[in-house]
Amino acid sequence: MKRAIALLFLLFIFTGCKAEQSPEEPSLVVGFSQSGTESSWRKHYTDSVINELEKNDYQVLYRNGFLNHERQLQDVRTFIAYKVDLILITPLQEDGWDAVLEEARLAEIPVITVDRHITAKDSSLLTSHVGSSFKAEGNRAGLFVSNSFLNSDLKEVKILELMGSSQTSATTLRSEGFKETLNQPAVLKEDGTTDYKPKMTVTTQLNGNFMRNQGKEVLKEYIQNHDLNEINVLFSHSDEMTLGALEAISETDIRPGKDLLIVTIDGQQNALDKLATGQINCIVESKAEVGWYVANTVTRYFRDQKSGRILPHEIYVPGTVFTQHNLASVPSRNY
Ligand code: GYE
Repeated sequence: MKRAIALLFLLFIFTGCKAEQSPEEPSLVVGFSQSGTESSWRKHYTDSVINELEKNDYQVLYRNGFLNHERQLQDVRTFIAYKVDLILITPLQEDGWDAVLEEARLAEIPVITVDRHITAKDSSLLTSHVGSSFKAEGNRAGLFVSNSFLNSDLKEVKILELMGSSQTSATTLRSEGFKETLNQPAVLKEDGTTDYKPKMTVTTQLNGNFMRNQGKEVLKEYIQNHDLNEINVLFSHSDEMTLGALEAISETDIRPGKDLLIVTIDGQQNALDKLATGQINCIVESKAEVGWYVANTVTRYFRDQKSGRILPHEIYVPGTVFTQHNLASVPSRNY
């Protein structure tokens, strides 16, 4: 009874919650701890998860960590204190979660990470992960860049990598995946010849924390101290940072998309618009419309729990690649 009153109280104070509970069959309660709201991608991600869970009759307790790790730990502890049935976490950072995960285990509350990963000392502290393959996203970006310079006149292709926030799997895996395919040798053709492929070098890595203003600032600073004409490719880990970088580039005479190849990750509508006007050459999609995948996993968990089955360790959300060639078939989006 005490728990029911506490939950009802919480449903009023947490944002994004419905307070309708059927008296016969109370809804299961899912706590969702989000890392922050640094991009329109993430706002849409959050809405998509909450809406789909609610559509499937879960009660959602939502907390925004506002890009603060300590605050996010506190949010999860609040969920544990109120004995929710399951916890979803998009961690701001990969490390520093062991103690709170132990507390969740002691309280017998399963934890599923969504979008970014947690590195736990004991992997059994996590029930599953739902998200895009960041490594594959990096691979796709690297392949696009590599293929764009086949048989070019250049001896070396110089790349500026605009990285997302440090200590997250989204940044480390995208970077790793990019370098993997970038440096693959050109394939042997049927006639026994191979295309010429210049040397590909990431000459500069800047950190824009997945944010538009920081993407703009770091690039502006770079332009003040270096010659951007020497760079052939801008590979950015997110659309928001790319849009910021494009603002900085607009103050130079460099034509983005022509003098400088621009490759970005996410697929927000404002980036698709720039792809259409030729200022961006390639968008590797990372889906923000993930509610269905997350709600489906949560439902599988509760269903499988009864039959003793366990969820896979990783549940991948698919993504694709948008270029000028397939742009016409890309449906528009509201984020
Ligand atoms: O690409 C970026 C966001 O974690 C995959 O975070 C996510 C990234 C996404 O802010 O735009």
